[in-house]
Amino acid sequence: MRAVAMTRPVPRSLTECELTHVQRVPIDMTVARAQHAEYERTLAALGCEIVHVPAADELPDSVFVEDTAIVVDEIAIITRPGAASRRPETGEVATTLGSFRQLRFLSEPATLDGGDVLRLGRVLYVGLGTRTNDAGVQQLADFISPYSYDVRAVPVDDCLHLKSAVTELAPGIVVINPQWVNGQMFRDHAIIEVDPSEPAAANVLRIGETVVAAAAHPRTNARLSSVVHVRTVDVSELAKAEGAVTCCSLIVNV
Ligand code: CIR
Repeated sequence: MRAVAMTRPVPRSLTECELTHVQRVPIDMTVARAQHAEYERTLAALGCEIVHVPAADELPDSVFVEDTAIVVDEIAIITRPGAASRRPETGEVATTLGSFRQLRFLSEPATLDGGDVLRLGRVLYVGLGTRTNDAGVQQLADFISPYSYDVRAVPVDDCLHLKSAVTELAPGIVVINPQWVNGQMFRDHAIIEVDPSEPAAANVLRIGETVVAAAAHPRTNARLSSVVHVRTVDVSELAKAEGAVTCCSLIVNV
């Protein structure tokens, strides 16, 4: 495969990040940066070319670049993140992403985080929760429908983003936390459930035939290993900022 992984450095202000479902605890910035570097090395080892969006030390959540854009083969859509503090993140992302795709831009009153958008084949499932609203789903559908994608809204109440609850393991197979999303929405897929003791384990990043998964979820990762090759990364410090493995990159097939 040939893919670009766009990433953005861990900002100095990370400790002031948005938090919704986790308690604020101290973050070791040295470890956070080392974990992010290891994450980048893992993506590079899986064949991705790493392209950096310039650092934004004044934007605490800017490392979580996934939320700022939706990338498909035909176009990229720059989001309007649900948290107002995150909206200034999109400018530099658009500048970098504009080298690879024609851009579209969501506009007020739409809000949408990339973490809420799960593409499975020609269907984009979009989580409707604290970050993404109806107008966000509608504007996304307006931009993407001409390219033969179907957009389906999915209620998300108990976790931050849709992709906190479900991601793709391989074509036709998803990993899901059934406590956080209604598995009926994905009944045309084979479903692997997270181990109940690891609720956040459904967020994995598929790169070709491999999935990158957080090392904090060994029981679920063992289940995943029965169907797909799993590479684990330790993202414990980024998890304290409510980040997971998908959110630290934007994958652009080139
Ligand atoms: C936020 O609350 O926006 C950040 N602290 C975490 C964002 C994580 N994004 C993602 O999983 N797509």
